[in-house]
Amino acid sequence: MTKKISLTRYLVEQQRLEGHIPPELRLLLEVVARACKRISQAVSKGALGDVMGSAESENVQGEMQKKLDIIANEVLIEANEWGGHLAAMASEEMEGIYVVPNRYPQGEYLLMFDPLDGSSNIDVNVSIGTIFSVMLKPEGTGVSEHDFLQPGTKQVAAGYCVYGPQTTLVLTVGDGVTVFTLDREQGSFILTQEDLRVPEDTREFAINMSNQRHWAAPVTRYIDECLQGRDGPRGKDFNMRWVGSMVADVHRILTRGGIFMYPWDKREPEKAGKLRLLYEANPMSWLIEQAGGSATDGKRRIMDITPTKLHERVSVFMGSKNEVEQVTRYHSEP
Ligand code: AFP
Repeated sequence: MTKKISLTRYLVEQQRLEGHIPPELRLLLEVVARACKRISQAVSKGALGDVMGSAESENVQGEMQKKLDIIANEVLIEANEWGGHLAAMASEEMEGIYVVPNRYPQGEYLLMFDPLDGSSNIDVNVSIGTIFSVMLKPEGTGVSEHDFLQPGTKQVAAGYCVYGPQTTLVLTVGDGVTVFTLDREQGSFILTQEDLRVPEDTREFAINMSNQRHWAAPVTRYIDECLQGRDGPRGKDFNMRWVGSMVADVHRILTRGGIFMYPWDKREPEKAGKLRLLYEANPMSWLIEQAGGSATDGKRRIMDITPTKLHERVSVFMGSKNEVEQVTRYHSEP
């Protein structure tokens, strides 16, 4: 029988590899994983728990919050505030940063998360997830919102947990992408895949086609060419998938390739896009890059963008390298 390697053991071994991950980061990641297990339990209760439906409140983005959005946010905060590894947290569901209260020791890390990505899929029993990103607090006393405004290249760990037919934790600490599957009987995450790779080429795209009339010309051109299939300029037929939960769409792409797009569009021209740089685009970009794919906003590498505000939005193209390069190239052509 092959030996099962738990997330705990994997992280301890990573810590032992010289200079790889410090003990504080290891402990922090274990706490995040523990919180994800609790969220997974809450998700799986469905109608049997008081977790479905709307909370009748709006988040900072002006979106209606689901009960699970609030539960997942609280679980992540409660699990992480006392450990001594963090200085502060920022969440898609909270207006400002959450500074670790004085009664607990303050650590040197900053944690950013989308506690429940794809929340409109909760009530219809479709995969949803938690996305997280970890950075170091810049040197200096105290902690402020400004400390979070670092480019994605400064991440020291990033990952997501997808709550679907299986609960799967996908993680990078800058040395490839590793996948852990929750063993529900044992209650622990078990390593199930190392060094995940995104194929460079793909015949599958993910975009919300109902927004087609609002897209910018380069996106329209790219999708038109895909839709022309083998008779068109691309010379091959494309398939389309759109789950509506970024975690699930990106998980599919990390598993079998593809390109995920949520571009700027004319519906709200003043916004750079729908997705958030700190909680969604940065962690997913790092995972995709670590797996050999690429991620841009149509013009720049996403991870090179220095945010100017906490809830900054961004246009997103990520996945199989050659497709992302193609649509990015269209953005620079007249
Ligand atoms: P919700 O969390 O509000 O369901 O939004 C999910 C999301 O941020 C991302 O996970 C999806 O890829 C994208 O929005 C779906 O957006 P559309 O509903 O506009 O297709």
